[in-house]
Amino acid sequence: MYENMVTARHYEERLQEEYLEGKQPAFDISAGPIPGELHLAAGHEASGAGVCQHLRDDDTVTAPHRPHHIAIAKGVDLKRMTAEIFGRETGLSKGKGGHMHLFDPDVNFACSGIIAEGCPPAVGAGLAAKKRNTDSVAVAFLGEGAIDQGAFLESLNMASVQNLPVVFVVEDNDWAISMPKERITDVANGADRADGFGLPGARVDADDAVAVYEAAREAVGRARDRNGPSLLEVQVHRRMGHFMGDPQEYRPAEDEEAAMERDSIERLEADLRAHGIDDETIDDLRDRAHERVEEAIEWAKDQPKPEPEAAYDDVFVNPPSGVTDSEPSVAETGGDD
Ligand SMILES: Cc1ncc(C[n+]2csc(CCOP(=O)(O)OP(=O)(O)O)c2C)c(N)n1
Ligand SMILES: [Mg+2]
Repeated sequence: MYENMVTARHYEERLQEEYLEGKQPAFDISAGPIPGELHLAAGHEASGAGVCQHLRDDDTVTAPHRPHHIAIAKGVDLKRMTAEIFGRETGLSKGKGGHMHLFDPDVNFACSGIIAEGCPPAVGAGLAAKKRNTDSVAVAFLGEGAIDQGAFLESLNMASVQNLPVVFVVEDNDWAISMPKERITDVANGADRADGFGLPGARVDADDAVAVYEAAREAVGRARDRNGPSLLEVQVHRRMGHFMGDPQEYRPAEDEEAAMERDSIERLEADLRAHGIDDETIDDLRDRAHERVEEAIEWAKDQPKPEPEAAYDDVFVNPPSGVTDSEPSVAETGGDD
């Protein structure tokens, strides 16, 4: 877990440097080696690491727009993920998805920029596991800002009535862009919502990877043993703005300071030391994580950019007229197929 968390944190520190290249002095979102938005998950690491520690490659994970720590913990190919973020041809989706739309079928991972969008596909994966009579499970991660989306609530209900092996993990960082949690809901403890759907709920109140690990062991174990879905809410903290370039004028300074103080990585490191893990072992883990990140970033930056002609490949099943000459458009065929 520590290695995953340090990898995720360092990965994002390096992405941040690469992202800012060429974007200043005036913030030009389209400039530089990583164009577009970038949502960093620094402060969320305990959630991805603690939950995914219980998962296998055949288990499905769906993640939201802040996905890097979860993708890393799920074992997504770091080089191809990085190439995707840099918009390169060898990226997971040939550079067309970017950082919010990472998809790695080898480890059954997907994420989306549409909040709560991962819940129905996770229910689908759970239903598939049930029908195929396997013991794989599905986990849908979402932010606390997405908990009133119909997709989430309907998914909770469907998973519950069908008794599906799905775990819903709400990462509560107290903010949905500039909207504080208390303006979103009067239900302070998200685990209470589970009662309304007849499934178990738990909340981990601290940025504590070991506590997340223990709560997730129960939730994932329950799903794997075919005892049905559950809801887990994890308190995390957003150490950065909502996205890179967010001036956070809406955020009280004390809130940001508090987020910086509650560092789950430092906490886990202290736990490891208290359990007799020596400095050398911790340094080795950290060095290995940093090397892996450097390798992935260097590799990605060397990868070719897609040819402009490839812009419409893999985008439309049936391309509109004039986009490519390979297939007739829906309009031309009348949409029969
Ligand atoms: C369906 C939908 N509505 C609105 C948005 C715009 N949007 C992007 S992120 C976000 C807030 C997300 O907050 P939260 O779920 O708490 O995740 P966090 O960013 O805090 O990790 C919103 C409203 C969206 N992406 N999808
Ligand atoms: Mg949030």
